[in-house]
Amino acid sequence: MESSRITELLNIEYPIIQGGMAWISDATLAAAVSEAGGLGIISGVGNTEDVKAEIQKAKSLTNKPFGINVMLMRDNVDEIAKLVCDENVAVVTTGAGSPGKYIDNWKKNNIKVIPVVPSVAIAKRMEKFGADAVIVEGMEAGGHIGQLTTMSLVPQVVDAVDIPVIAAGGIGDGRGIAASFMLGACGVQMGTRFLVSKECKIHENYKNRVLNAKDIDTEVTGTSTSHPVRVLRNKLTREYIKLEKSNGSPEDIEALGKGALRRAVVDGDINNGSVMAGQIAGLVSKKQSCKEIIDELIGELEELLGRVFNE
Ligand code: TUI
Repeated sequence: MESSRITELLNIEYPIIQGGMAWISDATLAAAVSEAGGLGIISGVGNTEDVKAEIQKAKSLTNKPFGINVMLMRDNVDEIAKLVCDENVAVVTTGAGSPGKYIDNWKKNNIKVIPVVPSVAIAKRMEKFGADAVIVEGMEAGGHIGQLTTMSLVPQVVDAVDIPVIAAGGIGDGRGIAASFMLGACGVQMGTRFLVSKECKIHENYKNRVLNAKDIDTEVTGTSTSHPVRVLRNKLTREYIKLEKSNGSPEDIEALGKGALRRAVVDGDINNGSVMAGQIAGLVSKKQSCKEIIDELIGELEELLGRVFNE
């Protein structure tokens, strides 16, 4: 089946990639997903030494491939880009910008490069730059998002590029994976579902907020400063929206977001912190290990496809 394009490219069992979530996706989470047959991704957000330690820890936890997400808006991105070469990481995903200037070097180091893209034009540009695949992320996703939905964007990118397309944004169960395949994707990336996994280290308050979320509970903040971020609604989002509606200065609006993700992830302050999650949070209702999640997803997918998943 088509999904073999991605499982073969990445040397993994199942076409499921775990999102490289800033301050959240660490070695423990990534190794658990890779051990379960998916592709675990470590977030490359943080100081370079800490990211290096996480990569080395993941290597000690699994012999299977894993990746690292390079967040392009960060100050130390040049260092992180070099680190992934030095550490011989198998796969790099990128987010929140164009990785153009790094791709040649990553390819020279035999790293598989998979940028996250929010539009057809950027997907085509990444293909021209030599990307091995693209992750097409719809605005249902949590965190920093583009403008289009997964349903609209995935088939348009599939028609526009020859490299494999991985769908992301709004996918939470086997139905979402099957639907992504119908749109022409050959794999999926999921973040929100893994937030509540046993191996995910986020504060219990954050997990419970995701588990209790309803369909309408997410909000997009930062639209007025061109940094739209999807989060679960709380005191912080109400302040954001008030400031954005009253034409607050971009500096004041951006200041609200400073350190807010860490406040939610580490301190468990789900009122004043940024509780990033996708629209599918309303569907995510139980804590499971990464292996239980992946086995359940593949079981549902096999049922829907009417046959055993076999790449
Ligand atoms: O990157 C993400 N999601 C993220 S990054 C993040 S970290 C953060 N921390 C604090 C505040 C805000 C963010 C949280 N969530 N997803 C991938 C993604 N990439 N979504 C959209 C894009 C994107 C946007 C523009 C990719 C490329 C792009 O290209 C622009 C260009 O000019 O090429």
